[in-house]
Amino acid sequence: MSELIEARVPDLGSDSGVPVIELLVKVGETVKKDQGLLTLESDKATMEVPSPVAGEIVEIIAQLGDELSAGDLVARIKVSASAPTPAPVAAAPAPLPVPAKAPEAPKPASVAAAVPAASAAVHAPDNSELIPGKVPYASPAVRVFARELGVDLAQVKGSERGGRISKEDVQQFVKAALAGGVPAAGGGGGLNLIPWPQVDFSKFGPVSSEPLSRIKKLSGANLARNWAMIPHVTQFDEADITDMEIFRKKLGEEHKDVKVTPLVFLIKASVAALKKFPNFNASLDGDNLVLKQYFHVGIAVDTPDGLVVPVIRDCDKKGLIELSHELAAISVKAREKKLTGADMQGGCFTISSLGGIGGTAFTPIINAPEVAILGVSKSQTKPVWNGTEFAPKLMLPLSLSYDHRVIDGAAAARFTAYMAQVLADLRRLLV
Ligand code: CAO
Repeated sequence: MSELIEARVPDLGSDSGVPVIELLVKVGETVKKDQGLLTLESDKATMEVPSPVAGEIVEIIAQLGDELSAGDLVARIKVSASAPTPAPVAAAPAPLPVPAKAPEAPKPASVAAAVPAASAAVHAPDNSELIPGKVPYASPAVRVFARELGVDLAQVKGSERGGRISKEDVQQFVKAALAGGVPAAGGGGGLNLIPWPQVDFSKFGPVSSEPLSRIKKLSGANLARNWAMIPHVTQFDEADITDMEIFRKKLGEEHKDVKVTPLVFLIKASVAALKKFPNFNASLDGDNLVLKQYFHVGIAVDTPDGLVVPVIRDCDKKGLIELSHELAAISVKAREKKLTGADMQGGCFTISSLGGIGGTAFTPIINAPEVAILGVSKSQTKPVWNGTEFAPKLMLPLSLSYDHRVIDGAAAARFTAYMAQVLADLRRLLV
């Protein structure tokens, strides 16, 4: 008969209703004896509830945010065949858990109760100590912040009283990591980057030095983080825009007050694809995907000081001419350095168009927390086989980089194929 062991919260001293801030294991996972199952954090201490036995997690009862007290059931664990089965014990009083502020304090004893289960013998073991001091000392908000940045808190030195880690400590750690000092991401070994090469270039020839612009420094830090933390894949495709170009030129003749470029058609086609594939209009929030019901598109604009990404709002509600006016206005504002923070917030998806300059394809970096970005290169007339002959077609190259944690390759291929369909036949925008 398989043995199911219940892991319960040991005595928490004077504390009760202590929130769960982190689940450390999943159902089906094999755990060692004393391995942390979840993290509790009170005002005074951060502590892990350890597994009383080695075995397989069958059920996790406690959820993130639950407020637990001594004796509460945390999980059920099937004992490994090789592991000795702990003897059932009755509840016993125990000393306070050791707060993370005072890791050298004496270790606590345990509390547990034997509870029968329907199909398996269930024992509550007598060794379910909290593991204080194993958990870095930081508030839940700082933990969430560190998790978002992929920072392993165990590697961060806390500067606050008692070694508590502040948000600023995490920021300092990330800055050092970006400068090549320490690995940013924990867990799987980190980036383990070697330091940036220090070279005296003047040894090899004359040089001059100039500081990076403020925009370059800001966008550089964002680009480096996004490139390092997001598993990027880029999907390439081509759209036949022969008919679209005829229509665009016609529109240009009718609306002499504004330049109608292919970019506004790409904005509309992107919105159509975002509607059809909602996972692209989303952001990761821990283990959740936040799906957006609005369609704000960021446009990468090249300025003498560097790249900025103003956002055009509610692109689903605007026509090609209105979008052309807005595009012209934000480009001017960007180049005159008049964009505000608000102008650059709230984007769902970004388009980076190098089509006015050249190139056949490139691999754009995702603008986090978005999950995809479309790169556009210069259209070219190419011979395309139509089943009987080669016909000249104006082909527009599309390069879609996507976050592979959220989007699968097949979905990305469908997204660009659909965009190409829409651009080839704009009537699809009405469907
Ligand atoms: N293929 C062929 N021609 C294209 C094209 C394409 N994909 N996209 C634009 N063009 C043409 C336009 O029609 C226009 O032609 P005319 O001058 O004959 O009318 C010309 O190229 C210049 O267009 P534009 O660049 O002024 O306008 P746009 O709407 O295409 O782009 C803006 C506006 C602000 C996005 C662009 O000026 C810009 O800054 N692009 C750079 C973005 C960038 O740096 N991305 C890289 C990010 S990663 O480092």
